[in-house]
Amino acid sequence: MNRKIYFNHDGGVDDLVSLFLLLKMDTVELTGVSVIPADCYLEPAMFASRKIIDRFGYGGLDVAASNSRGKNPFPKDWRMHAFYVDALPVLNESGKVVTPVAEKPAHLHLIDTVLATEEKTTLLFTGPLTDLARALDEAPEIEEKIEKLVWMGGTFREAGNVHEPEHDGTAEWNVFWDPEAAARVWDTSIEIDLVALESTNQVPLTLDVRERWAKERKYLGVDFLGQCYAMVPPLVHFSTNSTYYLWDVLTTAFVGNRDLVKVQTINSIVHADGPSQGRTVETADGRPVNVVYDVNRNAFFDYMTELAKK
Ligand code: AGV
Ligand code: CA
Repeated sequence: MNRKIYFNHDGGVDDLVSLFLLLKMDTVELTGVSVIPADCYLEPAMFASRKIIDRFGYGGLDVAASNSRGKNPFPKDWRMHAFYVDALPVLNESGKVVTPVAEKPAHLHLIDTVLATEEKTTLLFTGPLTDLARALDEAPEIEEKIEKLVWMGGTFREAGNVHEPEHDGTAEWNVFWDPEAAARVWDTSIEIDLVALESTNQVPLTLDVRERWAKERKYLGVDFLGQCYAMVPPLVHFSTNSTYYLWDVLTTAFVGNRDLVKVQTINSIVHADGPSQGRTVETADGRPVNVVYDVNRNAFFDYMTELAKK
């Protein structure tokens, strides 16, 4: 029996590639998809998601739009990426969009989907946790129908990836966008598997990976990977704040194949406000999260590239 997955993402290149890969996995079944306008603009991210499902997925899915708002907005340059993916010819060849927009906003769509699914649902979040926090406030009874949460977010190192005025740089962006939402989710008994910032250090976008996808572009799905990762800066000489890692794709691959990574449990808290807002810190009396600390890089890239050929 396939595991049931509900996917909430925020329209970045790696969020949209994650949706594509989920649709290719034969061990999981997507029960719902929703989009939150954090690291994206909502309209192109909604269109791109619906078109990816049309082109590479299966029927029966709709896509819900979030009406959540964050505390700290993402940089505009990054939010633009969804426009580029949405415009790719491979997603526009048919000239129509079939997968519908869900009637309800994302957090209510999540509640309905989880309650309507007989088995427990695994939640995959590759953006901020706002829609989950709101769903839990609205319908606390969903908690017992959640198998676990797999999230890309947080860091347990000193240096995060938020470089903004009035902040001390210790946070990861998905927590920083809505620190209170993360704190709300920490305050539950939901099991959390975490791909933190440092979990992805072994999977930067590099030129050899791009060359591999270029060589195998005769496969439509591999060409799609290459087109998507042509839009964002690779790691060449040294890592900057704009260097792209396969953050969300590693998180998604982890859902499909746990053997790609090693995991350790860390007790932690979330800073909800102040100059360290969004920081996740290891503390003995914090709540447990299962953090990825080692990745088999070659096996990971093989796995995602092979999925794309299906
Ligand atoms: O912090 C990583 C998260 C992931 O969910 N996002 C991008 C991934 O989708 C924010 C982010 C950090 N650095 C970025 C980001 C960059 N250089 N470009 C775009 N987004
Ligand atoms: Ca993301």
